[in-house]
Order: sequence, then C-alpha cells, then structure tokens
Amino acid sequence: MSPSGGDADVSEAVHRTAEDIGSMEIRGAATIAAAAAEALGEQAAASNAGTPEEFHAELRAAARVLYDTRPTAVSLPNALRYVFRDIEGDTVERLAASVHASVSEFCRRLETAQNDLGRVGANRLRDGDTIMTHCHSTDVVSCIETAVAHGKSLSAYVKETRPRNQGHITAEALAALGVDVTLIVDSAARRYLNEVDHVLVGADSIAADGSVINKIGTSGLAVNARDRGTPIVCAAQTIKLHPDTLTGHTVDIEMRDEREVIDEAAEREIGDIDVLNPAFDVTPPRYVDAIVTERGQFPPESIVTLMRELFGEGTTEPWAEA
Ligand code: RUB
Repeated sequence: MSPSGGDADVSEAVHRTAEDIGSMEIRGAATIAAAAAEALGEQAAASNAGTPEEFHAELRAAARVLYDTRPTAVSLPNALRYVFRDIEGDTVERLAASVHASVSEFCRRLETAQNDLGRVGANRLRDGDTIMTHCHSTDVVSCIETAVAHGKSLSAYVKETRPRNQGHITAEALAALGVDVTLIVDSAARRYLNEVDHVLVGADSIAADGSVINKIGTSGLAVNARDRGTPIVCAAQTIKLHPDTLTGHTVDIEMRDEREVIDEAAEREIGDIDVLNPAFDVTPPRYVDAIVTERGQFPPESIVTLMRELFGEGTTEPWAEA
C-alpha cells in the first residue's frame, strides 16, 4: 500500500457504490451526494490502515473512485469536500470515528436542507394548481409533498424524460402523495403548458451566472414555458451550487452510452448513423423565474452572492494524490 494513495486499498463497498452511480442504479444529485458520503464512511469503517498516513491515502483513493463516476452533478464533489473538511485525529481509530461523524452530519444536513427547501417551494404553490415536471428530482418532490401536507390539492403533468424515463419515478412518487398525475411524452409538453401554473425542475449544478444544469430537455421546456408565460422554478439545495464556476470553469456535461437511446439491432437496420446521448443541458438564467433553496428563493442572477458566501472564491480537491 502506498501512502501517496496510488495503490491504496479501496473497499468493496466504495467500488459497489461507484458502479451503482455509474449505472444510475443510484441517481439524482442529492441521492448521489448521500451515497458518496456514506461510501466514504464505509471505507473508513473497513480500513485496515496501519498508520494515519495510510488511512488518509485510502480515503483519498476512495474519493477519487467516487469522483470519477459522473461529472455533472456538483453535489458529488461538494459532498466529498464536506466529509474531508472535518476529518481529524492522530490515530486510525480516531480518524475513522471522525469520518463517521462527518458523514452522519452531512446526511443530516442534506435531509434538513431538503425539508427546509420544500417549505419554501410549497409556499409558491396554491390549492388547485397544476405543475409540470421533468425527470425525477427529490428536491422538487419535497416542495410538492410539503404543499400536499399543507392541504393543497395539486395536479401534475409528468414528462416521461427519455431516454431513461425518470418521469415514471416522479409519477409514482406524486401519485402516492395523492397528486392527480398525467404522464406525457416529452414532446407533448408545449401542448399542455397552457394548463400549467408552474414548471418545477431540479438541478445537478447551478453556475455562478444562475444557469441551471439539469436533465437533458430542461432548457427546451424552459424556453417553451417562457413563451407560454408559465413560471419556471428550479428547486435546488445549496449543495447544487457549483463553486468552480466562480472562477470561470464551465460544468462538464456527461455524455452517456448510445445504447440508452437505440439498441444495436435497430441501429444496424437504420444504417451508418451517429448517436449522441447528452445527459444534461444548460438553461440560461433568463428562462428561470426563481431558484428555491433551503436558504430561501433567489432570482437566478443573484445566486452568485449565496455561492460566494457558502464557498468563497474557489475550491480544493482534498482527494488529489499527495
Ligand atoms: C437527475 C436530474 C435531477 C437532478 C436533481 O439526472 O437531472 O433533476 O439530479 O435531483 P439523473 P435531486 O437521473 O441522470 O441522475 O433533486 O433528487 O437532487
């Protein structure tokens, strides 16, 4: 084992979580963040490190495996940073206990933030309103759940969200809450926007200029919603704020396997074609009415103030090889 982290032992649990994130068995920015933090906790608990240096090297190696899974949701590196920030101890046992405490605190804060955000978002919804959703966002569901708990009766047009159909998860979640759900194909969205009071979407990352990076199709929906005069709200905990965009970096858009779009036989039958499968897109701030966070709601253009307050001027990568 190398104290530099190059060959450090990474636990089975971490590899399993990384595979599940890569294959989207674990998906959605908040859920990915919690899973990554918990995997670091499992790494610490399973550690056979003989020295604190070896322990740190293992943890850094584990974080790199998790970091390399999917590039767009900044909640993943933000979660890793949170856990690393609070680690202290002069023995392996104390270090492991400190990782455990840090992971527990992170997951507790994540849950609290989602509940607080839900209360803010719910205040925007009135009894009898109709919502349109895209993909599956637990932050969005939290707003709707709170509104329903406050006695509001809601309807929803739920876009199926090709190619992975995360709309089915949203449909199930909202139907279970008692929302009157209508599932539509993505291309039917514009047809029904006239009947919609709010478009509600989540975010994988939010850039310093207020751009919302979310599931592919969000930007087209937002442009259509603006054209129809339907407010579009993004529900996103502050862990979705992308601190690197403060210093001019752009958000990496994940390209996924073409087999999610078309199977091999069908493609062969069509002939010589290219297939592209971008997982996310960027919605410019002018198409977004509000970003709802656990710290209140913000016009997208002002989110940079909150980002500076929470993340300062830049970030570190504590998992980098020493
Ligand atoms: C999920 C997606 C969700 C955000 C927010 O994409 O785009 O809208 O991650 O989700 P994928 P949450 O299915 O490719 O992971 O509010 O649960 O963090």
